[in-house]
Amino acid sequence: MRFVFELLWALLWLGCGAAAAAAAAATQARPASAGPIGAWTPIPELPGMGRSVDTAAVAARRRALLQRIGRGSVLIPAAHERDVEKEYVQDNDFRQNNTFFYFTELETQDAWLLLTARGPDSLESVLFLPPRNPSQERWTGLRLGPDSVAVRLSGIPTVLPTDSLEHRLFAARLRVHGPIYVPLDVTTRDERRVMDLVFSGQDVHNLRPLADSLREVKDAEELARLRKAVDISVAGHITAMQAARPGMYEYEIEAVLEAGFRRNGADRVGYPSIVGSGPNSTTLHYDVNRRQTRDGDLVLVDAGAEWGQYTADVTRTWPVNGRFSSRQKAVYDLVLATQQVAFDSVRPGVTLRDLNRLAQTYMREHSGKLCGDQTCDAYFIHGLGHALGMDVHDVTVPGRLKLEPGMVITLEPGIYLAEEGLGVRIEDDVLVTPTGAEWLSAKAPRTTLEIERLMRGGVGR
Ligand SMILES: [Mn+2]
Repeated sequence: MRFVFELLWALLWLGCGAAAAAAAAATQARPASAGPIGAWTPIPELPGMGRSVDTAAVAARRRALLQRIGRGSVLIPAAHERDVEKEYVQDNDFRQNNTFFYFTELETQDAWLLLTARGPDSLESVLFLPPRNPSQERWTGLRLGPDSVAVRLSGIPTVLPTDSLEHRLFAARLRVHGPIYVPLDVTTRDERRVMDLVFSGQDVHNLRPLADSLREVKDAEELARLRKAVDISVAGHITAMQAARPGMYEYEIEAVLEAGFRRNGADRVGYPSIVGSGPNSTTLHYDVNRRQTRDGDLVLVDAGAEWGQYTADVTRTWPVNGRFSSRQKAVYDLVLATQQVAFDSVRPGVTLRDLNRLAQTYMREHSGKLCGDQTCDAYFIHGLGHALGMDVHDVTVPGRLKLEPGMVITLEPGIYLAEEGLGVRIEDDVLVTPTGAEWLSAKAPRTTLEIERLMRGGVGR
């Protein structure tokens, strides 16, 4: 059964991919009175001290999707609450499914979204919500129910109880010809309704490649969320640099860093924070953070806060004692110059692969004897960057990421000299603009001079 599913999944993915192709200042720790960077005005009727939905933005995304599809139906489930006893929930027991969030911005669980298009200009959106249950809400807090409040806050004109989904879907399938799209991924493989459809013999396609391709270019609302996540992350990095002293344990630095995130309104970390000192700076995804730092160590901190479903991804590498040795500075400056060269080439039409090649070439040609017998690019063992959004390694249609204005990518060259216990990575988040690029995370000190000045207690820049 699982094998059959995997096979179907792969076939649907491929089929839909082809269809898609065819269709195709807050740098200083702020005083408490200034309020956190991520502050928002809560909407009391929305679950989880809800943030308001940009109803115009999500409606535009639904229209964009239906325009790609032309004719057909789309069914998207929301995420469910996770089980603290089985799933090792470490932050919150609920985070919305990204595909559902993209088209609704609702943080409500167990919901479904049904879209039907009878042509590019005829779109019907229906939101299905479980009925409210007052005794359960004493445990879970307030929920959004199928009523006029949900209509008003979601901007979706029809909101029905989830038990009417089968009937409504059946009726829609009679009226609307064309395929039915459902997200087929790890989040839906245990979703009975989705699996029933897959095995129903109907014309079922995977929604993910289409939805993912829409997510590549961020709209203004997404950029606002990303900027907040980045600003919060930068504040956390700065707090960590300011607090660092030789002899601190990596987890102490992590604690200061993540306190900086949380204090500024982060929902959670976008991924496990990497605080690697000395030899650990050369382990790319080191995240146990248990070593005691020593005078003379470099500390590599790769960490990003998530805010409003969007995450930043920022890396800074700095000397725990606040002063780069000349050796550390030499390696650092080569990584920095490599990043700058890549940044200077970011513009619409360029691919990540082009940028990667440019960065590798620059590093190779400017290595001198810095990395011994080999040139330093031999120690730059990962890709230059990736898309950034709701996922830290955000969705991209494989192999064809030609940059367009509104895309957000990371630029993160590194050099990892394991024998020396010396690793340097510098990672910034960059918005592609019509004429080039904009640094989003530039407020985090980036040059050795800026870092040393900040760590001495002066201003960062
Ligand atoms: Mn990254």
